[in-house]
Amino acid sequence: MVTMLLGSLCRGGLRRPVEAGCNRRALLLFTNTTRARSTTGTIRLPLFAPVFEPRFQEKVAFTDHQGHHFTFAQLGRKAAGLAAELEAKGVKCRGGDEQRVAFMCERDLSFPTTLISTWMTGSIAIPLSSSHPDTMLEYFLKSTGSKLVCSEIYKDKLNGVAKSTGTELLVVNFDKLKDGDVSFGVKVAKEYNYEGKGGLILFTSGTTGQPKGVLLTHSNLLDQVTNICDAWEITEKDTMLHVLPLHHTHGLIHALISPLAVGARSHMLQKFDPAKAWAELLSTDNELRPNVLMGVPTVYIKLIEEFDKSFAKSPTKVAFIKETLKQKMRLILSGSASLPVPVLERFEQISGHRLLERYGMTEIGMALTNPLHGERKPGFVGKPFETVKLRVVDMTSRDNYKLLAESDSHGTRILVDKGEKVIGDLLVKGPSVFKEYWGNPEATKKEFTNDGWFITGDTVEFTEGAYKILGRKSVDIIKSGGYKLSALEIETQLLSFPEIKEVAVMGLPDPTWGQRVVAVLAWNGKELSLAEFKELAKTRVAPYAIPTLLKSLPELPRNHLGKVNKKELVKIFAT
Ligand code: MLC
Ligand code: AMP
Repeated sequence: MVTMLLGSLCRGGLRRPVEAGCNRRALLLFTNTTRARSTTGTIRLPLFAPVFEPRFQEKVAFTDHQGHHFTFAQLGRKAAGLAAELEAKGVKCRGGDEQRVAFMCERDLSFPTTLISTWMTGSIAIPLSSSHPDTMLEYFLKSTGSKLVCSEIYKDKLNGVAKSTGTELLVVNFDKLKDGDVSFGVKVAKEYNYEGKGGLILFTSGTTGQPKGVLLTHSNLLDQVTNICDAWEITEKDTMLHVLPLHHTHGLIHALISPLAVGARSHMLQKFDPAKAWAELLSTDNELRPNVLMGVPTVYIKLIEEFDKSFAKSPTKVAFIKETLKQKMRLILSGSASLPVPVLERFEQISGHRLLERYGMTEIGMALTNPLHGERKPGFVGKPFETVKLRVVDMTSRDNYKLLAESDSHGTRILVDKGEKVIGDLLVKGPSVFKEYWGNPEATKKEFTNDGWFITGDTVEFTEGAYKILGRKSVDIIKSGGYKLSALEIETQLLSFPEIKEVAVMGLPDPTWGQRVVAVLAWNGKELSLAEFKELAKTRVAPYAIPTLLKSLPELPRNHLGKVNKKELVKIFAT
């Protein structure tokens, strides 16, 4: 029965979704959600459909750092097993409002299993990071009213958080998780219309207030994934080397969900470790070796450091590495922060690959990319993805801006007569753009113009036929190691400690991290050492957001309005 069902779905629904004369019932599974595709075949909702697809059943979907692997069929069965457990716990929202399921899993098979099982129940998935302090986790749970799932290893960490927030916690022993009936998954995919329904909430920092939960619908995800796979020709033949965190767009949507959606494989390292990443890139196992890598600029800076330390002195190794990467790697991408041109050049010298830089944001998915084929201009982020519309404007307020240029994937129209170069604020529109900040209509409204364009907060330059990112408008948004951090949010957390009287948090330009988080402080009483300060801060601030350089002053210098001028204050670190 299941085989028949799979067969009919796949004959009608997966390969030829809109052809006349094929099985109409099967077509209902994936209605209205496909669009014409150039290179990779058809991606459909739900994005986990490849776990049912007969031609992928024996294909490896996922491998982890311990060498465990799952085929698409195994992933489907395990996810169906967990979905049944979730439903037994009352997570059953198909037909009603989507429930939220927050989860903390290791970087192994438990992660994709939980993500897919959440989607099988029709719920919204919220990936949590084990690096986050309890106060942050409590905020994420309370503000979304979610249920909580975790691997056994996180039971102790989450028990307290679950209790203090009154959240139901399901601890899963993934080794003992029973296979589910895959026809359950097929049935759900057939009966439940994923279009426009909530799929993911990812937390992101803004200039003010606490982190905001970006709600991406399954339609947003479909569009983002389709743009990514089309532009970079990601297909079932690829194997992704996965080194990025799973609670952000880059590691989750680009490096995991996109490969999954086209039947490609992800190979996930336990964490980014430059030596281990080199070992994977140079692996002699032709069957399992990766051919695509995605990273933030800091990843490439650390890979270069490791290369210089371990290989650069041997001309044979240098030549071998370049030859191997040229032959075996198909594509190496950089994003999430500005890629310094010297890093692009050095990496190209080492690997024979020019990094493909692209630009995006949690709220909008990917907006701009250098070409897969054709010239990748150093320092530029290229042109819009297929469904993305852009505006460059001179912005006074949400309802008052002057249009300077407009672009889509077909080209750019410059609307000012200042020659070929335009600098301004970047606005974005299109089906990839998120639905709303969870439970925060005010914040949602503030980030869009009155005529519906998302205000990115980035300043861009359009010149010589491509875009360049010039930086954030606000000094209070810091990008460190590709993480977006709110200076004000870090200050608020630090001010909750009685030891700290005043604090200003800033981003200091840094060759490894892009920006490094630094703080100028005035203390109540005794000054803490950097080590003592870090110990204190980690109870409320994520490790990657804790200031790593401090300056102490009796009080912070303020202007006549009582404001700290951070652009001036940061200069104190020059000494
Ligand atoms: C870690 N450290 C930092 C730091 N992060 N110091 C300064 N700034 C930072 N950002 C310190 C640690 O405290 C530790 O110090 C030491 O550096 C090593 O820490 P680590 O955690 O082992 O670092 P590492 O694993 O090497 O991390 C590097 C990294 C990581 C680049 C892999 O930062 C990372 O995963 N970044 C990716 C973030 C991301 O996914 N952003 C995408 C957002 S989505 P000590 O003293 O303890 O040794 C987005 C949209 C888009 O932006 O366009 O993609
Ligand atoms: P996030 O909010 O974490 O999704 O980060 C999105 C932000 O990262 C964007 O608004 C940009 O400021 C920055 N960003 C992403 N890609 C690039 C890039 N290639 N160059 C410069 N900045 C980038």
